[in-house]
Amino acid sequence: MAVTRTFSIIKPDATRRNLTGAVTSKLEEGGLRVIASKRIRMSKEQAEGFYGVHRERPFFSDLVAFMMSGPVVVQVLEGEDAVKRNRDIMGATNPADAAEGTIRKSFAESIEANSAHGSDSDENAKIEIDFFFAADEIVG
Ligand code: IDP
Ligand code: MG
Repeated sequence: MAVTRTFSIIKPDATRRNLTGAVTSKLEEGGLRVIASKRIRMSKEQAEGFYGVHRERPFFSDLVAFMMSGPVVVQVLEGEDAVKRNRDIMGATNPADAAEGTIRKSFAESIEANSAHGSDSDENAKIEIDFFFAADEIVG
């Protein structure tokens, strides 16, 4: 299995409850390395652009408002098979369906306020990394 990269967001419900470290620990304990990280407030343009694939979904405007409701931590993660590894560490979108020990099972408040984002393919990981990070911000 190759070492690859993925993109992660620690969402506002987690930063609000001071879980930045706890979420990051799960990523690190799962074999991922944080090679870039910054704490930001998402603009409306960023939140709408980032979740553009969900524009037609009924929850889109709530999701955009949620992602702007507090600081988030955007991260680039590196490790063996990083996209799948991160999805496994996060657990299912709905915390009610997430496996024991996953980020979402442990921390999520709801299907919307589910504490973490992770890219769903290598292709989308690259698009999402480039959306938030300049090349010289990815420092290893
Ligand atoms: P994912 O984050 O597990 O990849 P997606 O289907 O890509 O899940 O949805 C993106 C985000 O939109 C979810 O993480 C969650 O915050 C929100 N979301 C997804 N489905 C629902 C829903 O049915 N109601 C409210 N929010 C949702
Ligand atoms: Mg998704």
